[in-house]
Amino acid sequence: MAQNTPQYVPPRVWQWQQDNGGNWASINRPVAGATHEKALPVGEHPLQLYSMGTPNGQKVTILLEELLASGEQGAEYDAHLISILEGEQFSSGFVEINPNSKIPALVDYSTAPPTPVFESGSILLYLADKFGRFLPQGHHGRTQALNWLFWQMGSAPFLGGGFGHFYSYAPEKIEYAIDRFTMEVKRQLDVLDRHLADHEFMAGAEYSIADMAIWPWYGGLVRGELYNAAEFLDVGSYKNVMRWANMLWQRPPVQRGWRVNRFWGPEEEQLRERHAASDFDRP
Ligand SMILES: N[C@@H](CCC(=O)N[C@@H](CS)C(=O)NCC(=O)O)C(=O)O
Repeated sequence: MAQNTPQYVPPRVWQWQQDNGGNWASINRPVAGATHEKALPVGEHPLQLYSMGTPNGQKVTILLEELLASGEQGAEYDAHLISILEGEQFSSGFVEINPNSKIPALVDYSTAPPTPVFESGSILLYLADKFGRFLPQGHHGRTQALNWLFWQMGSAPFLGGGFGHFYSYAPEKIEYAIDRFTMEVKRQLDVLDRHLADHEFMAGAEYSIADMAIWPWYGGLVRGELYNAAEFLDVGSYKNVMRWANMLWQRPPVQRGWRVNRFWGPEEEQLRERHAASDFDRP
């Protein structure tokens, strides 16, 4: 029988208590829509990204840096910081491009009319298709990459919203919830570990947006960056995930993308906003 299980009897109709969201109480709401009028800033490049350096944001900045490194000048971008801690995802300008009020969101001004894109998986697919890169060309290979891209979109909420929330953020440690989500996250790590035992990258021999989607979450987890949970999850036992995570970290575009819109941690790892390649050189 799980310990520390609070005795709670749900009322007939749930009522919102503004302080019942734990660490994220100040931004959690049971309704959608804008809380304030504010237009989004627009920089000079064709691609305008509105994001924060969380794993969901890093996926997109890693792809953009990879596109630039492979010579795609049209992938130049401005990365504006949307601080979700300050509720900037609820501005009227942000809600207009992403009614779901979550980072990342992108606007492509090189199309007429400009194209808003939200959901990180949709952004990765949009950019891979636009530039014809980081997605295998053949239908078979493309489908393998998309299988894993969509696997990430369905799986990571159990890692972040489930495990991360109850292990790290919730106001009390609830054994039942931590057990349930630890079990699922370890199962997911095992799925990846078995696949990576005989595949160099997620989609096989080719590096693709599937790797870029999965790495910030599961690579970050085994590299000890998320939730201070590496020991708890015994991440060292997922040797193939570790090999793949370290291999991707060797790539300079991955290291650059990882930093964008990061405003915490050691100063040299931060880059609050990115408007030019030279921003990475600034102290
Ligand atoms: N499925 C979405 C998830 C995005 C997401 O959850 N973003 C978080 C930050 S990692 C966020 O913006 N949270 C703010 C909020 O929930 O108000 C995606 O992949 O783009």
